Amino acid sequence: MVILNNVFQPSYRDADKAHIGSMDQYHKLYEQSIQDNEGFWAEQAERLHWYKKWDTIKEVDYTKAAIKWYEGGQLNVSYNCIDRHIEAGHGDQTALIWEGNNPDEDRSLTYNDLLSEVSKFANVLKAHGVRKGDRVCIYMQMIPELAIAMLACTRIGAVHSIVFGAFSSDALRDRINDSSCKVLITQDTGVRGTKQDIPMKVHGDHAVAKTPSIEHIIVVKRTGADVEMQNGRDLWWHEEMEKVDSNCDPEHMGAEDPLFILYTSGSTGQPKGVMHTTGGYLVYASMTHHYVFDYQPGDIYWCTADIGWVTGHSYIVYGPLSNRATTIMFEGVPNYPDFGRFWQVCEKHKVNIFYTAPTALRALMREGDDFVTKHDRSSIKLLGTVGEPIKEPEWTWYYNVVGEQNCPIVDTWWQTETGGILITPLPACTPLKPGSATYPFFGIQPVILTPEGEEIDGNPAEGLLAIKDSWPGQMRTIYGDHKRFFDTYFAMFRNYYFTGDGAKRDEDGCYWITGRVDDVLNVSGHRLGTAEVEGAIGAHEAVAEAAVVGFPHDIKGQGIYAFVTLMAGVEANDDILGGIKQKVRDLIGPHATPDKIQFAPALPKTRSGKIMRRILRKIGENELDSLGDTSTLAEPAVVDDLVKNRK
Ligand code: 7RM
Repeated sequence: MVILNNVFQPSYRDADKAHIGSMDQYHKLYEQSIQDNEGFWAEQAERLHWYKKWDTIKEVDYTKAAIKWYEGGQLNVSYNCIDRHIEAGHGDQTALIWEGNNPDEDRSLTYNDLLSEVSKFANVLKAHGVRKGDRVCIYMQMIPELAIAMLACTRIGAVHSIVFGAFSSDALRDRINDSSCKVLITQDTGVRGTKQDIPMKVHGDHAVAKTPSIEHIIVVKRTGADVEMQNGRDLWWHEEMEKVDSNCDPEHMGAEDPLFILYTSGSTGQPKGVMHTTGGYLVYASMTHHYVFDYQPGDIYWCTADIGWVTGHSYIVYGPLSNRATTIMFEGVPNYPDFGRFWQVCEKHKVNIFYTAPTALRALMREGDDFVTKHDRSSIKLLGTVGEPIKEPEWTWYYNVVGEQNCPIVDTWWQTETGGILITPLPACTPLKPGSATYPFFGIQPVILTPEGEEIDGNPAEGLLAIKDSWPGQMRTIYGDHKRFFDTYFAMFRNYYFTGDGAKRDEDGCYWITGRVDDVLNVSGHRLGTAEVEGAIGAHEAVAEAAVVGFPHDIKGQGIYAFVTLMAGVEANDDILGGIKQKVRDLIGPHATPDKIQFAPALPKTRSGKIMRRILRKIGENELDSLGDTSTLAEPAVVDDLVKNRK
């Protein structure tokens, strides 16, 4: 290991056989990917099996938010993730290792097993009327049937919409209705950490009471808990699987046919149905997984994310399986049964590549090094992070304690919208700087813009992060609302994709993501809109108005700070406080519960009645000396009360 000015050049065990072995090689391929962009992406697409090759590589018009890749091509995602590996003689290789919440529970599926389970479930879906293009909602915890269900959808061309298992029944209902899903797949109850009975089916029942499009609920028996099954509507997964054949021909899908919808938070109260299509997404997920994690045959790869978020879609399922990886799927949490669980699992399954979120690292580093060092981690060669900016303390701990200074850390920046990683180090070559995602991936052209949309050339630079040109993994639309797609990402700056993040570029051209510049929070790696949380708080009968901001939180990265004014004549009390929190849990989910609620007689507003969030943000961050100009406020005295009663 070499350290210079806080730049780390770690020794990497697989450096000799790495896919990209030097910065020279990186620069060469990067140049090529920009100079001959279409040639580059034509070549990269060859990593997949196509029934029919494309007519055109790329047709992109950002003035209409029109994006197409590999138009005219035909392929099937499940075929690429399963069948072709079996045809190449690898049917007995382990595809998926499932590690249960309770340490004595695990299960593994070979590629052969996966093919038969996926084909059977595809036939179950078909038997119940699911056809190409139909939407299927999946609301589950991290059990193998979740991955099987998604791959089964792709086999028949159904579009999955996975809703993270912590969302409430109301949130589930809204997502089902937005894309009118035909079938809901869930489980009886779920286990996660000390919670042994998360009422998944009950939530599903509540949601489906108001979703006219749902014809069936298919229920996996995970715990054996008693659940109500409605005759005709509800079906047991295991019973249906017995009735069908284990062969199902993969549907030939167009490259631009929808693959999945995944809801994500934006700056309005209504989540966006991010839509990805088949060909470009898979090329991009596959290729980034191959290079960023330097996946080598035989490596055991573990991404600790939940499949309910995009990281799980791209880097537990589609990227790894398309590359014939052995991928781990973990049902549990980092602190159960104790704070050493991650490392116990690494030891147990001899994990080589480990990918997690900074929030988990922050929670674990507080508990001391013993939980780490008592487990053998000699199998690990590479570490990764995603989801939020990683700061120096947790980076250094990850590097020194978990990786024993022998493992590069890839700090991967990307978004639900981007489908895969856009800015990242490559493990065998990129000099690492704690907190920097370093350089763009192949084919990606980040730019830093001024608020007026001027590109800032030269280094260093700081401003708004946008991407010039397209890449195959880019989202194609917001389901049912193409105008919102255009308005959100392409209207502000002509001919750029605007990310919603701020960034700096340093003297060496390395990118440092500074965080969201819109009203989106990142709480423990969960993306949440302040407007969504405000809407939920506002639904409480005692609340007149609410404004939500983020504040720096030791473990969560950002915490949720809510300023609430109550209806005239209502006195704040603990019942109301608890009631507001419950409202948020009911309408969104427990992960959106505010950390701090401050009752205020009034919120700071301009004379035209706009809440001045800048001031609330400063109060939330405890930066009381830099509240800025308050003279334009309708009632400047409001601020004094807010400061005095700060939580
Ligand atoms: C993959 C994912 C996207 C937002 C994004 C950023 C933040 C993600 C990093 C990061 C700094 C990183 N999708 N973000 N990765 N910030 N460094 N390596 O997280 O749609 O849920 O969130 O997350 O603000 O815009 S996401």
